[in-house]
Amino acid sequence: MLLKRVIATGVFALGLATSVAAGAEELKLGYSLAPTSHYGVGATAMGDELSRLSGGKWTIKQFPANALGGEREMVEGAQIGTVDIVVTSSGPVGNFVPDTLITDIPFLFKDYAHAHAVLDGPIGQAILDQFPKHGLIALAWGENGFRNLTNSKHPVKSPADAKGLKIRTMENQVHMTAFKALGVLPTPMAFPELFTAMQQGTVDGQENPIGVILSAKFSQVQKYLTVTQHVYSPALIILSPSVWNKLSDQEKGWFKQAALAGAKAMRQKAEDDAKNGIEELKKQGMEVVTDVDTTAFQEALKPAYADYAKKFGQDKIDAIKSYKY
Ligand code: EAX
Repeated sequence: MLLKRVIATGVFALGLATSVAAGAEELKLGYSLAPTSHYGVGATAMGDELSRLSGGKWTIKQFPANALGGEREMVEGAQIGTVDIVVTSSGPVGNFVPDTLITDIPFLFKDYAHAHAVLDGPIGQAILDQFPKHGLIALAWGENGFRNLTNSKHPVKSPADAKGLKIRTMENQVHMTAFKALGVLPTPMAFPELFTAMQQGTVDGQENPIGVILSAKFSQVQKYLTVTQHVYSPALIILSPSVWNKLSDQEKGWFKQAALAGAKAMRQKAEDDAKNGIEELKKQGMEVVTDVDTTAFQEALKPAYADYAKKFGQDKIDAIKSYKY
């Protein structure tokens, strides 16, 4: 009995020694969309670059389509070390790292170039630097894209049309404050529950970038799309400290460089989808409103802006809005 155990332990130790000698480690990377989405494209680019830089020491195995849970659950997984890497929207991240919430303010960023300049500059870096004290490592800002409203009831051009609709929001207090101000009934819900909630009529609509609407096949359950572009939705590439803390400085550099390659590919795909995806959604039967009364939406959001100024400081918001790029 004892002998058997010694032998078994010996074999186990040998197995372990062999794999350590080979040096290869497969990391688990989770995200909420299909492999063909901007997250999948970004994850692949990151994995390729990480393998290349590390000479095959690290490879990335992807778990798409919420296979490791919703975004909040995956971030929790990264904190405790059950998930190695997460590509997530900023949606639930503010519940872990409150400094990210300022980026979720509606109509804060004018366009993609503005968002990239702020997030890749000192303001964005200062936010990434907050992650370690909350038990997470943020390797890079990725991209989800400008969000647009869909619903199953009627075309929406102005806030008056949106009033009374039951809209799923992300589990994000900044977004919820905005939707309350617009007079919709915000229903925070994890993304994996959303398709069924729309199919069953638990909510009338949702809002997401074009790439997400395409990837998650929302045209099957939503008739009306309004290109509101009401908020820029950043993504983050998050690493578990359980991985990070074992790395040498050189290896940490590889992970960051690989994440930046992933972020670049993710942004490219998100922007291509935003440009080309509307036609595809029309083909799939969606009725699309593009002449949106943006000023009316911004007017209706005034109470929310007052709230954000109190919460974040108007100076900090203005520093982002007036950032030179
Ligand atoms: O990250 O929850 C959301 O609406 C997100 O935008 C989606 O999961 C993609």
